[in-house]
Amino acid sequence: MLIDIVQALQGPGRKVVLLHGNADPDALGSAFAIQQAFGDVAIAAPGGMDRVSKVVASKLSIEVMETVDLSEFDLVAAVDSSSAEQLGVDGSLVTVVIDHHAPTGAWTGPLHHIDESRRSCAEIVLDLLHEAGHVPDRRTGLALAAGMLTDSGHFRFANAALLNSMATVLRESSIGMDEIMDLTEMESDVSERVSQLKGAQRLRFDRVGDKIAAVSQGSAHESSVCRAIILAGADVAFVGSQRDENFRISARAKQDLVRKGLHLGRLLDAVGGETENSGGRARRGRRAHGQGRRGGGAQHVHVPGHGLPAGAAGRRPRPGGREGVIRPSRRRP
Ligand SMILES: [Mn+2]
Repeated sequence: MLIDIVQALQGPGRKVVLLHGNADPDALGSAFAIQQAFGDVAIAAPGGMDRVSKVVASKLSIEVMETVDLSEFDLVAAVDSSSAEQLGVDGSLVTVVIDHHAPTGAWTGPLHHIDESRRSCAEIVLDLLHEAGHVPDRRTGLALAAGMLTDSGHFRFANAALLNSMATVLRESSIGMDEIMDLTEMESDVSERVSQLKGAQRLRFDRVGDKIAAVSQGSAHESSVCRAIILAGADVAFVGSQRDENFRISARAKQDLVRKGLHLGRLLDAVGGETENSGGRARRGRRAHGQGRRGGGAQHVHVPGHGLPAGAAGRRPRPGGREGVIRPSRRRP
C-alpha cells in the first residue's frame, strides 16, 4: 500500500533512494520527487546514469551521488528497478521499492509496491506524493513528466493512466508540454553519429519479397547503428562488432515483423549455437518489455571467442540493457 510507504518515508532518519544502473529519466524523476516530497533524502546512482538523465539532472540541479555507503542511512529505497542486481547493492538492505516492471520475485517485502500496469514509475510516485498530500512544484513536475514521457516512448506506448498522470502533473506544476520536450530531447553526440555514418558506409542489404534485410559492422554504438539503418528503410538490421576476443551482434527489427513472429533473441541464440557457443535465451533485461515494443524488438548478443572459460568472455549485461550473453559451451573432457 502506498500509504505505508508514505509513513515509512515520513519517519525520522536519513534516507536514500537508489537508481538502477545506467539510470533513465524515469528512475531519476521518481527519486527526485521522493526527495522533494519527503526531505532528508539522498539520491544515489552507483551504476551511473544515461545521457538524457545526466542532462535532466544538470538542467534541474538534481544532486546525485555516484557512490553510496548504505550503512549511513536508516532507510534504503529503490525506484524503477526489478531486482537488487540492477542496483548493484545487497537487496536485503532495500526496504522500500517502487517499480512498474514485471515482478521478478526479488521484491516481496511489505513496503514493496510493484504495479505492472503502469507505463512509468513516475506515475506511481505521483500517486505517492498525492497520498502524502504533496503537490509537485515546477522542478518536481518536470522531473516526473520527463520520466513519463521517455518511458512511454514519447507517448507511443502510453495508456490512459499515463496520459491522466501527465495531465495532472502539467496542471499541478503549471508546466507546458514543450518544456518537457526541451528537457529530454537532445542531439545524439558526435561519436554516435560517426558510428551511424560508418555503419551506413559498410551497409549491405538484400530485398526479400517486400522486406529489406540489412547487415553492417562497426565498433561502437551498435544499437544506435541498427536504429539508424531501420530509420533509413530496412525492416531488419544486424550490426556486428569485434571487441577484443568477443564478437557482438546487435539486431533490430520493425515492429510488424516482430508481431508476425520474428524473434531476434531466438535467432541470435541460433547464431551462438552455430558458432560453438552454448545458446540460452538472450536475457530479458528489465527494459526488454518496454523497449522491445518501442524500438521494434532490439536484441543483442555477445559471441565470445572460442576456448575461453565459461563466463570469462562477454561483457556483463548492462542492467537495463537488452543484451544477451552467449557463453562458450563447457567442453566436456
Ligand atoms: Mn521506468
